[in-house]
Amino acid sequence: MPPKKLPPGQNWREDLIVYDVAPLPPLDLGGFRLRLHGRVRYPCELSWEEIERLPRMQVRADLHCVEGWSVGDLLWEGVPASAILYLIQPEPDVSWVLARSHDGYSTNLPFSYFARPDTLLAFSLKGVPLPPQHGWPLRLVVPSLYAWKSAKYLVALEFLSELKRGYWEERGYHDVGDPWREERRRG
Ligand SMILES: Nc1nc2c(c(=O)[nH]1)N[C@H]1C(S)=C(S)[C@@H](COP(=O)(O)O)O[C@H]1N2
Ligand SMILES: [Mo]
Repeated sequence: MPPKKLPPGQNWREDLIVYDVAPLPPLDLGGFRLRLHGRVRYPCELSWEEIERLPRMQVRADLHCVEGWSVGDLLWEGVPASAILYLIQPEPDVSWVLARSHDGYSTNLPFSYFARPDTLLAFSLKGVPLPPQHGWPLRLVVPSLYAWKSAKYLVALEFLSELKRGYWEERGYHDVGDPWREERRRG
């Protein structure tokens, strides 16, 4: 195999480092709801049963943390972003997405990156259900952006025509965060 490509300023490591900005309040699948809202034709709240009936796909992707480490070839399984978009029908002026997590974390990303074919709402990592520390039960995975955009414990996606900033973006991190352009912090 040819050597894998690494974005500028990154180094490979074997395994993920767990990052959490806040403790996680208790959560159970019975009470779990994923809220899809904002500028969409069909806003909804999906139960875990409903999520399980959606189309699924596997993605093998590298993960790049803005702190400078990358992990290669992680196998995720989950609901493709395209299936979510089909369900909710975003308005034509949607240009940003704000993801919210059960721990109070949030992050914004451009709609164009959310809509990429390798973006998914993952419920499995390396062939097993997401381990608690990696975002159980559901995690946004956006391989085309730095890992802070891949919100763990995902509970809501808001589709917006204007930028609304998330946790790290409010603290100076880049609104896009493309590792190939080294968009770590806002200029
Ligand atoms: N809910 C939530 N998601 C999060 C974070 C967080 O603190 N809370 N940290 C982000 C950051 S900075 C990174 S590098 C990755 C790390 O993923 P891991 O904890 O599964 O290794 O999760 C991202 N998603
Ligand atoms: Mo990170």
